[in-house]
Amino acid sequence: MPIDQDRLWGRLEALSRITDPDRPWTRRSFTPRFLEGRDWLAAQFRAVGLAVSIDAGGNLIGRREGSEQGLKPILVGSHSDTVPSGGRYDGMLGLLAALEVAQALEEDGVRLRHPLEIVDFLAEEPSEFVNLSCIGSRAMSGALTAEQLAFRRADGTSLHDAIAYVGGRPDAIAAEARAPGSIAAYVEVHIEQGRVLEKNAIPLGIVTDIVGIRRERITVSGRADHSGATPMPLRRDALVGAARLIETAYRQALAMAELPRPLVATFGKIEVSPNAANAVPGEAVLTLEVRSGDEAAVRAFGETLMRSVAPELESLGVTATAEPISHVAPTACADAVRTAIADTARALGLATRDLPSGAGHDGVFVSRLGPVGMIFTPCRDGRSHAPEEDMEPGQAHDGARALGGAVRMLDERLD
Ligand code: HGY
Ligand code: MN
Ligand code: MN
Repeated sequence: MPIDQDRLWGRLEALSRITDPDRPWTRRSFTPRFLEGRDWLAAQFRAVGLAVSIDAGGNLIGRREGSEQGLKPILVGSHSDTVPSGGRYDGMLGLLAALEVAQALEEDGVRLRHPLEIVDFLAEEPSEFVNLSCIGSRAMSGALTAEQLAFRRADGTSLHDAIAYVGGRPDAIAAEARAPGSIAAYVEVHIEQGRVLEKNAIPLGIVTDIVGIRRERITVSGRADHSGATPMPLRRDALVGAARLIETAYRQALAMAELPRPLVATFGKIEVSPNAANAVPGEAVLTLEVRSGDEAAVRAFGETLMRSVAPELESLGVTATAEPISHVAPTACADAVRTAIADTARALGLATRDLPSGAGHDGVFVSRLGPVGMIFTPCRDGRSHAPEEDMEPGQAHDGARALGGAVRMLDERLD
């Protein structure tokens, strides 16, 4: 199967050029820029003979029927949205490697037994809707709740209406969610977003499991005051309270960094009000994100943190409340898919390494529909979610070749 490295790399460069010009590389979900990228992708899907549709949850799907009737589809793909000022490969590599495989199969005159679906999952990255991520794969797997559909972004738009804006049918999401066991397999190629493969000069990673992620919104309440006329002892400074939370969380997570299933905790987003240079902050709203392969540790971290900081917050005269935004359990990748990837790599003469994914992926929701697996490629210095995200054309080529081989093996082996 002739996986064309130059064609794959040319598409990666073309898609990455569809970005907010002032903050490369940015294509935020639910924006006109995102739709520009979607239009480009849909045209590419059509050009290689795929039937293009958008499902109820807003996922873009390119489908080719199989040679045998009644078989479940093999899904491949990833996501075309980015974080703000993100990279050119996170998500895009998986989508365009899948497209390259579909085109190579066509050029080789190979018709798979199973239907093949390339899926651009909507809003894999944390969105403007209360930082909710994996929106399209939640919808496809029946995990998107009515409460989440009612989430609103700053301009008041609901997630329900935003899904309609990108061509989904939000009122049909529940009815059209796919059933458990409805897919033959899902395989995604992704950059590692870590340093293991590059440091060990290994071309392919076979993901063992995808980390569990819990996000909580913590609201610290104090009292807004004049910054000049309010003596220090009288202040109830919400941002100082937030600082204690951030510092304590950092120390507590650092102590768990070397566990067999390491835990990481991040306060990556904070909103302060009134957010003025001459006003004592009255409120700080923080998003706590906790990740680990150990679900109990992920669940307990926030509670432990709030309990341990309570006395300091009381002495500051501030209060804090935490409410869960989302919780996703760690997800094991399926042996059948991992074996197909390993067998393919061996046939290609490419070394592999089993490793867990510290990044979240749509596969955690797609695993509700059938067996999932992921192929990692190295990326420069493990950097991602930053414009410095980088990789070599040959690495992208290795990922696409492994994807193509794994898809063909799964097509032969699965009913
Ligand atoms: O946040 C993540 O782990 C993924 O890159 N969206
Ligand atoms: Mn990402
Ligand atoms: Mn990603």
